[in-house]
Amino acid sequence: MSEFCIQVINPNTSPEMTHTIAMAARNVALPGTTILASSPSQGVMSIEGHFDEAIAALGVLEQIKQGKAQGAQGHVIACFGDPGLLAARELAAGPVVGIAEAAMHMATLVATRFSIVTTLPRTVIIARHLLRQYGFEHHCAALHAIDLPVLALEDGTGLAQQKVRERCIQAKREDNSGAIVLGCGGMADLAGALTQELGIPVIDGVTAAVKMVESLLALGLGTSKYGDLAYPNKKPLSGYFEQLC
Ligand code: 5HY
Repeated sequence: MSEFCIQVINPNTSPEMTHTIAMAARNVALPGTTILASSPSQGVMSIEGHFDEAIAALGVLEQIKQGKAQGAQGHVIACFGDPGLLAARELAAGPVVGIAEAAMHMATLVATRFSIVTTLPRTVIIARHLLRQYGFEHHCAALHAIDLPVLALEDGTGLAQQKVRERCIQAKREDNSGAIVLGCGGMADLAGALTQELGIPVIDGVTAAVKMVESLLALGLGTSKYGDLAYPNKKPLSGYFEQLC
C-alpha cells in the first residue's frame, strides 16, 4: 500500500474551519495517507476578497516551507480562491492543488455544465476569474452566493448550511447544471448529504484536491521544476520574509 504524506493548508486562521477541512480530508484519504492539517501562524480569519487573498498567500508560502520540512510530499490549498497557488508550486517539489481548481476539474469529468455556490457576492467575482484562468468558463452555467460571510459556516447556528442547501436546490432547478461545486473550504462537510438529497454530484474541493494529490503522487508526478515553476532564484529576503528562504 502506498504511504503518502499530504499537507492540507487552510489559508485562513480560523481553527474551526481548519478542523472542518482536516476532517473532510481524512475521511477520504487512503489508509496509508497521512494528512498534515495546517494554517498560517498569522494572517486573516477568513478570506473574502483580493486584500485577504494577498495576506493569505504569504501564509500559504510559510506553510509550504514548514510542510516540506515535516515531510509532506504534496500539498492542498484549501481556500476557494486558491491563494498563492503558483508561488506555492515554485516552492514545492511535490504537487500543489487548489480546491477551486480541483473541484472544477472533477465537475467537468461528471457533467457538461456545473454551477458554483459560494459565500459572498464579491467572491463570486473571484471564482469567475478562476474559471477564466483555468479554462472552465464555458463549463460553468452560473455562480451563486449565499450572501453570508465565510465564518457564518462556523458559527454553529446552521443558517449558512441551510442557505447553501437552498442555493444548491435553486441552482439545480434553474441552471440546468449536472453538478454543483461548493465554493468554500468551510463547506467541505456538506457535499455528501447534498449529493444524496439532490441526486446530482455536489463537489467539495478539499476532498477532490486530496484525491488528486494522491493520484499525482501515485503516478510519481511532482511540480515541474522546468520553466516558471522552478524553485525561486536565490536572493536575500529580509524581515518577515527571511523565513521563506
Ligand atoms: C475559503 N474563503 O474557501 C474562501 C471562501 C470564499 O476563508 N476560505 C475562506 O468565499 O472565497
